[in-house]
Amino acid sequence: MKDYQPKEIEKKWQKVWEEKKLYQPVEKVKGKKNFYHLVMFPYTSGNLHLGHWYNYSGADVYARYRLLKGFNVLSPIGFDSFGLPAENAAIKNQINPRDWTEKNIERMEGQIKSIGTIYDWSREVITSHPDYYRWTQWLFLQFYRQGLVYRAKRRVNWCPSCQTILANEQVVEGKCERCGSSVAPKQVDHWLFKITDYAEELLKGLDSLDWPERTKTMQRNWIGKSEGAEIAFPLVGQPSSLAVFTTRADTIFGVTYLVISPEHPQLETLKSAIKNWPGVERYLEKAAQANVFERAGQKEKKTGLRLEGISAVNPANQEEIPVFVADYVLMNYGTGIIMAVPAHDQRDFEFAQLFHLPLKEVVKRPAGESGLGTYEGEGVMKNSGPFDGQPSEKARLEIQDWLVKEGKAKAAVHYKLKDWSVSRQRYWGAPIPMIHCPDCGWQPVPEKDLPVLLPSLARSPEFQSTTCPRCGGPAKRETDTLDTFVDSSWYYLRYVDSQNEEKIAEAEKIKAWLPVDIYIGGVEHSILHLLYARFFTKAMRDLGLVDFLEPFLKLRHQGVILGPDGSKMSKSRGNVVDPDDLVEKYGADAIRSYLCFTGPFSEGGTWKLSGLQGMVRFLRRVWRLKEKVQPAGELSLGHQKQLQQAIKKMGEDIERFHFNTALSALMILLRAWEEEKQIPKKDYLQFLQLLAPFTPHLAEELYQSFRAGEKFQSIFQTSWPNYRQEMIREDGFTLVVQINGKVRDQLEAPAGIEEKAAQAQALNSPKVKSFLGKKKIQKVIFVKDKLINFVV
Ligand code: ANZ
Ligand code: ZN
Repeated sequence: MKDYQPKEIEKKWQKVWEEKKLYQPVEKVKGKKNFYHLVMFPYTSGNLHLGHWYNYSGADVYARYRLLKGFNVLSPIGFDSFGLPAENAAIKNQINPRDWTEKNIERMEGQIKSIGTIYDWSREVITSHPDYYRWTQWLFLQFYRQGLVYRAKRRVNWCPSCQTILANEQVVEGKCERCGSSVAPKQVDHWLFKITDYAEELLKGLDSLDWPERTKTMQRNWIGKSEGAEIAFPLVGQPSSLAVFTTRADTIFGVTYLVISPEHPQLETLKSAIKNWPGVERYLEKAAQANVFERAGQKEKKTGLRLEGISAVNPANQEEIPVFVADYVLMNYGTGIIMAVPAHDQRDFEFAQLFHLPLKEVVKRPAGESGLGTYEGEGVMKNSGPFDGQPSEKARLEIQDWLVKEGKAKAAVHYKLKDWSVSRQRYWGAPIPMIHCPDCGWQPVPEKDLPVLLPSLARSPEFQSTTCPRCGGPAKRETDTLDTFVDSSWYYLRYVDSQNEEKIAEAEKIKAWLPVDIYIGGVEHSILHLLYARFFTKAMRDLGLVDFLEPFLKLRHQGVILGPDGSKMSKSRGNVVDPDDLVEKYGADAIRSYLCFTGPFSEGGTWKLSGLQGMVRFLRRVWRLKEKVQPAGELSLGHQKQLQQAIKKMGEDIERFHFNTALSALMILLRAWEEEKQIPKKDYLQFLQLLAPFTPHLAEELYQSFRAGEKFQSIFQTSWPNYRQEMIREDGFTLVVQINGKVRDQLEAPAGIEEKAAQAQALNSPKVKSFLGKKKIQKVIFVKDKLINFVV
């Protein structure tokens, strides 16, 4: 028999699988349930790194397992190919972003194929191709008609170097996530999606999802629902009042001043009453320069200014209090005005220290708590008139109810979630299908004119000048492009019918496959991508396009594979492992299974070449075991039992993404079987089926070697073995009987059996008897519930 040659067999089977269209499922297969298995599609960076391999290997093990379990599995792939890096690389290398992207796609396709994954390439989507972004634009227009798109001038984060608006999450510690430049604020017109319309639904929907708890928590925090009250503080000598939003109505007797946000429109209306207006105006101008991150309270020192001539009345106790303007109060949250309680809020406390404002404690600290600083916790009320002595949680509701009854407050709910700005002042993205006419204003591009093709040059005049779809007069096209998160918010839908030129997707196909049964990808997408995709699904449902509520029923994140030195792989550390070289040398099967072996999928592990080599040795042993295969016969009872246990354990482990322990069950099995003189073919074939999800090529090669002359049937067209329940009873175990350390028999024994009884049972075995013959037993080594060894 030839040696194990991964290089030869891997290419061979990849070709056969493709030719036989093994992984191109149709919508309906009799007797099979559809299973939509999705990995997050890669960005066209140009190179598949080991992290991708880790992700796709584990995901593929799961997909192939489901296939063997009899599901009709759809596992598509594509590329997220619009975005800044292409543009930056294009500028750097003096080439068109399109050419750069296409070249990368070609290379990455080859790399992905080399893994031996079951992707259905006939459904491939590429977000920068017109046959895809046409539908991205189409969805924009549907959202526009539905009232989910609007245009507004907003203060945005502006990266002076990338010349683009950045979303808050693209600003890391005040700097551009991509280039590291300091982000400055700028007033810019842009298009927004009304994701806030769905805030409550996006929050509620999380409860029903089988997602990692941590990811759900991140989404909940991002949506940031706060329940509290809006309370009106009348102004002295003015007809108006200031409305604050608070989640701590219980602290109202501790309010010592109010703070209004610098952008608050009410400031302008109070201009004539504010005695120090010129100073205030200067402060407002300065505040407009600070970036959003600094404003969110991260700034070292708080700033602000008292509004001279203005004071407000606390509606709870009629006390007169001063009013400040300060930029730690944000305009786009709550009402943009707060009631400050320095005794019970850290930010207010810092501000009060700075301006020598009084503190008034209204919630008692628990005994033992230091009396210094602010106390933000709950406790018993004091200095709060009729509410003294109550627990603060209770007082919160009672004070709120009281003020509501008096007409001084109303219950209010606010969300941190903001509408989604989708305008990007970049070239390499889907053009926003809107036209501006000097007479008719903004007009949507008629659907029949889609796609609005991306010009070959950024902002070319020919692209810009067009005619108004309403009056036919000269008009200008929007030159902004869509945020690439828009592209990736709906690609899972397009996969089900990616070649359709008439529709975004046929309703029947949507019904057949969606929602996605399992979604696998990086934890870095826990917030934005997943939230946006969920929003799209809900909006598409309201458009009647889909009839489900959530796109991804189950979600799993992969862990990180660290470099050989145990730290994150990075070029600067020089610890990057290049998978391409390894495939050449060791084969994809070994890498796939080694990556799966490093740890539970969600935890990742450390890359070790010696580990990969160990995996190669294991696969060679599987290969060589074939020499022992006989057409008939039976394994020893113990080994039979072990096989049944392995089948059960592997199924369970794969289901919970513990591929590492699934593999070790197989390794234990192999070691045991190597002790047998003969392996029955039926058992060896089962072994191959169990191995197949991990090493599809090797398993296929060995499987086919038993099928010479028969009609082609892939091992992936067979079924995962069923284990025999009666053989894996929990109350028994396999007693290994050794003579001088060599396994001579394996016996079924009751759990907890004592040495004497075990010895008697072992000595009763015909095999053991024949090996022992007349030899005298010198010593007995007994390991409870495991083995008995006779030294002779
Ligand atoms: C009085 C108070 C007393 C507050 C106290 C807190 C503690 P969450 O839970 O995050 O929603 N706040 C309201 N609007 C704000 C704005 N535009 N900019 C900055 N801060 C704002 O936070 C709600 C609390 O954040 C509100 O409750 C308000 O301060 C502050 F012991 O009101 B609180
Ligand atoms: Zn017009």
